[in-house]
Order: sequence, then C-alpha cells, then structure tokens
Amino acid sequence: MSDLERISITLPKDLAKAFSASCEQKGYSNRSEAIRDLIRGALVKEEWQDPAAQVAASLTMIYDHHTRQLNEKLTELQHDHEDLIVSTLHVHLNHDNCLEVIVLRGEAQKVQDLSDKLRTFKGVKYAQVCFATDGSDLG
Ligand code: NI
Repeated sequence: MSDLERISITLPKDLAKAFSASCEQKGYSNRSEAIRDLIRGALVKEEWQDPAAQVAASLTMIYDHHTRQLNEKLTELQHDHEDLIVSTLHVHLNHDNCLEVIVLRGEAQKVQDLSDKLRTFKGVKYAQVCFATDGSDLG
C-alpha cells in the first residue's frame, strides 16, 4: 500500500475500548488494519446489492449421497451453469455424507440464484455461501 490517506474517526469511549479489546483478541497488530477489514467487508456486502456486479463466492454443502437422484440433479445443475462454476471440491466425509465446495464467479444475481437452487434439493443437509469479491475494487 503505497498510496495511503489518513482519516480520523471519533468514537464513544466505551465503543473504542470494546473495539480495541476485539482487535487485540483477534491478533490485529493495529486498529487501522482492523478498520480496513471492516470497510472492505462493508464494500463487498454493498457490491452484492447490485445484481449485475461481478462477484466471487464459495458454496459449501453437506449432503447425503444416498438420497435418490441427488447426485444426478447436482451434477446436471452444475453442468448447466459451467459459466458460473470455476471449480468443485468433493470430499466423501463418511458412509452417508459428502462435502462439496463449489467456487462460483459471475454476476451477483446469477451466483445467488444458483446457490439458492442448490440448497433446496432434497438430501442437502447444510449449505452456506461465503459471499466474496473478485477484489478489483478493494485496493
Ligand atoms: Ni462423496
């Protein structure tokens, strides 16, 4: 970071104290770095409000592979969206359950729609999307 701008903020004492304690507990070397992370998090969240924004995400799913036709449905849906799916990691967790991490990239609305669809399949026990960014607007 060669191009920095100094800003100052004013906080209620209790809030500043709680923030400092949080930074220390998390291991931040200084509060500026923690504030930068908070700002980046807010910007990524805003990015997702624009349906046409180019975003990145990972979807983590746990599902029972014994569920009738689930494997076929998951595979078919992923093939239908090969433009959005960058990579898939599959782990056979135990006798019944599989873990799948799907890395997605594309327009926010399309990534959201595909994530919503995948999680509704019968046999999917858990699905969580990590909403990320391609990083181009974060400096
Ligand atoms: Ni498996």
